[in-house]
Amino acid sequence: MNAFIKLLILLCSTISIFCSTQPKEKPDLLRVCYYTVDNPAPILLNTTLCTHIIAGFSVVTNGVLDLGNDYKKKLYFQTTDLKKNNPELKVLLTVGGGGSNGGFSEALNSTSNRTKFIISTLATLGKYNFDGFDIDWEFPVWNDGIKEDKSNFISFLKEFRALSTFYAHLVGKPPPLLTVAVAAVQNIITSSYDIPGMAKYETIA
Ligand SMILES: *[C@@H]1O[C@H](CO)[C@@H](O)[C@H](O)[C@H]1NC(C)=O
Ligand SMILES: *[C@@H]1O[C@H](CO)[C@@H](O)[C@H](O)[C@H]1NC(C)=O
Ligand SMILES: CC(=O)N[C@H]1CO[C@H](CO)[C@@H](O)[C@@H]1O
Repeated sequence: MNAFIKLLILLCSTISIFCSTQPKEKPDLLRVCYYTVDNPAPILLNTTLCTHIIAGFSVVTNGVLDLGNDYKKKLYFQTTDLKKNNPELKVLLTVGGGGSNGGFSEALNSTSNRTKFIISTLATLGKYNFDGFDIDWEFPVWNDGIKEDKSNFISFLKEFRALSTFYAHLVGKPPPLLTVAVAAVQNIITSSYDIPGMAKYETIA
């Protein structure tokens, strides 16, 4: 793993690692903004302030991705609609968030569970016109997590990448970006993340 990636991971309480299967034209600066769709309303956002909006927060319910009620679903549509004002803008969907351990460990604990979760995610990304997916699991192995979370998380990234690339070719779209929000606290990094494993499935866009 090169020093640049290492540095980025250390800075990662605020930065996401970009993972794309195709080299993209890079903007000079990535301004990645987390955004909770409830407030302020999407139509109030200035669409040129951020290069990437990471909209959330969705949750994992019974092993599948869950955007919430109809009101929130409408807000997600309005958020991806912002791309009409700024075609350069990328809008990603995030799952999890602060204190949201719920559902990840079970959803990622077997190949069949991961496939189910990934398929539900790809269907949502497509339907809502998102450009990518961000996973903000705070944190693998932490609290009620099991030690297998650490390797299951890597399996998830690998399988998401494989399935999403395949699916994208099928529907003739670019593969979704995949980003991960991680902790900056050393003991969480040590217990929760296989950093070389993560880096293997990611490239910096
Ligand atoms: C949006 O932000 C840009 C960059 O700061 C600024 O130039 C522009 O005036 C803002 N647009 C609106 C409508 O506030
Ligand atoms: C798969 O997910 C279900 C809940 O959706 C859970 O009951 C089951 O234990 C999970 N499988 C594994 C191996 O954890
Ligand atoms: C494949 C895998 O990681 N299985 C684990 C699922 O979770 C249980 C504990 O809840 C572990 O014992 C398994 O090893």
